[in-house]
Amino acid sequence: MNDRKRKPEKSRPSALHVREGVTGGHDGLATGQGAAPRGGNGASRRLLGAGEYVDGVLAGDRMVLARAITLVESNAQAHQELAQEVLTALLPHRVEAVRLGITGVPGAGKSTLIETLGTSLTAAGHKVAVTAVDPSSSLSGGSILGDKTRMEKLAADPGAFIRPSPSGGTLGGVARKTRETVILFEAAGYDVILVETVGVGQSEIMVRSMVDFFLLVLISGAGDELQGIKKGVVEIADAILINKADGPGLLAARAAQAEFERILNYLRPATEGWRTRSLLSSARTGAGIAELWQVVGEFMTITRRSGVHAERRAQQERQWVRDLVREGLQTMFRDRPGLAETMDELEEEVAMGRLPATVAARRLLDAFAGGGSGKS
Ligand SMILES: Nc1nc2c(ncn2[C@@H]2O[C@H](COP(=O)(O)OP(=O)(O)OP(=O)(O)O)[C@@H](O)[C@H]2O)c(=O)[nH]1
Ligand SMILES: [Mg+2]
Repeated sequence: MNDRKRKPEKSRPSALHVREGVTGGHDGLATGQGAAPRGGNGASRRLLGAGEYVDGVLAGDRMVLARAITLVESNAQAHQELAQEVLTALLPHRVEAVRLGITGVPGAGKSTLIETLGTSLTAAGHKVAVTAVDPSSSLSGGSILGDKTRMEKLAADPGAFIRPSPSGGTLGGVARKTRETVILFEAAGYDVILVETVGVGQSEIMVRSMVDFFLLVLISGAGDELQGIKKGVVEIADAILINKADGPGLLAARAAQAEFERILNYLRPATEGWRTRSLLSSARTGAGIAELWQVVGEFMTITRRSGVHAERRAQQERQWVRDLVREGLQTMFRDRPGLAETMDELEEEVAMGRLPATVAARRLLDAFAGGGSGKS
């Protein structure tokens, strides 16, 4: 392992650090079902062999890393088979990374925080990889990391690698791609993985299920500090960071932090053996960022020692298998010729009150298990 090159390739062009609004087709891959690699751009655009992906990622070659991520993001059958081969080969070579999930209300300062925290970590010798889970990407094809301006320094930092949210179709698709991207990051030697998501909906549960430490970023507001966020999100966080504790916002931020300290006494901690903290920061000035990282370090030490960390990782892997099987079954069900139509018909019968739902479901499942379409 010692001969592994961990250093980022400083000599390489860094124009690919940030990709915005990725919808496929970049890096020579189209992402549609059954899509083939596009020609036309010469050797640099061809699909690499599995060995080339593996060697390039292990060498920390950021160009190959970007292309490997594009490969795992592809929905094409042939690409997915190649991706699985690459991932299997890389799995034993991952560095031990800290995976940090960051959620929070829109505009709370998550990206600014990642910029400030990320640059301080690379300055301390860490290799930092950033990605995002954008729940809206399946609709808009856009990305919350498309906005380079919030992470300008980090985007140009040779010790950091930023990859926007995959556009997955379904949230489950995004989850698979993000998890596989994390494997690639770790195989390329990135020891701090940051995953940003907007705190509105299902996506934070998904990010919680793939990280060690989960951070909720909030800003102080008038009155009820829980306004706008669900109690459930507070309960899956390992720390709550009240950001924008600067200038005229400082006093209100302090009051909010005190309020959260109080609230947290009544909530069950997200992680066994860890008391959920409430912290203050200014992502703009950098105040509180070193303290935040110290808390993450404490968390990792405690949970590694107690075995909670290893158990959570193992549990996450098991859950991942279950998720994939469920997703796969749904796809197989949907793709079985005729079955979707039968489902429509039976649903209609149920809606009209002519058939119990359980009977309809049983008929569909029997038809699926028997290899048919349910049509007699
Ligand atoms: N005063 C102050 N402003 C901040 C701070 N952090 C971020 N901002 C500002 O808040 C705005 C939103 O910051 P972002 O980092 O884009 O917030 P975000 O949470 O990533 O936003 P979304 O990705 O859109 O959900 C920007 O104008 C930032 O400059 C801070 O600590 N103090
Ligand atoms: Mg953001």
